[in-house]
Amino acid sequence: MDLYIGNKNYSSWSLRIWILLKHLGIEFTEQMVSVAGREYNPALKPIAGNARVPCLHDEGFQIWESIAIAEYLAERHPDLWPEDPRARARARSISAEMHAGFANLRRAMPMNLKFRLKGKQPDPVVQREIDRIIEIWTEARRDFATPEGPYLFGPFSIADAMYAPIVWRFHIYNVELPPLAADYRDAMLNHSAMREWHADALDETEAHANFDDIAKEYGGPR
Ligand SMILES: N[C@@H](CCC(=O)N[C@@H](CS)C(=O)NCC(=O)O)C(=O)O
Repeated sequence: MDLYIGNKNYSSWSLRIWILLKHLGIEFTEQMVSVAGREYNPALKPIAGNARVPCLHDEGFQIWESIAIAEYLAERHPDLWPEDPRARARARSISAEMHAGFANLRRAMPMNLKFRLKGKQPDPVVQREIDRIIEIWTEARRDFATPEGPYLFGPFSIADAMYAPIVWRFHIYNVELPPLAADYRDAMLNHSAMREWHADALDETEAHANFDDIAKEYGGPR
């Protein structure tokens, strides 16, 4: 399989699928393209129907949109979703909520793994989305945690992959979290695939002002 991804420093959607493949230990070839937060990039059209990354090629067949790629992988690896039907339903609800939502937070706090910023009080709309994510993580850990792992539903699942870039955003922009959510963030930051992606991102040299200029707004480096 070939996975087309964007720059590791910036491409939050790419991270989701890359860590799922790493978690599964699947052999894949990584194909990196340059992304700059464009709404539409015609240069990507030959590699992805939606002209975006990530896009998985399985023997040349394209699967795009991160949640659809995750589902494609889950067909062969059902344990990417929790086993219990209610836990599985909840994992799907919150994954869909992530895929479709949190646009204000994603715009206000773009993923940029080279930053560790002082942070600031978010705007009310962004704060509302942060609060909702804290609620999602807290309820999942409270109601569905199992001894098999420190992740939202115990073992690592698609839901964790979907929220992985939010973990980075909270870390980068110094967002304060209550204890259960903070424990989950720390468990994710320690995941070997998250660390590997981060190390690769730090080695990248490509920079985009539209993502980098935001540092000033958040009080600069901490
Ligand atoms: N809904 C899509 C979003 C994918 C997306 O927005 N990808 C960005 C990179 S993170 C992209 O390809 N942008 C094109 C560009 O900036 O050139 C998904 O879930 O895969």
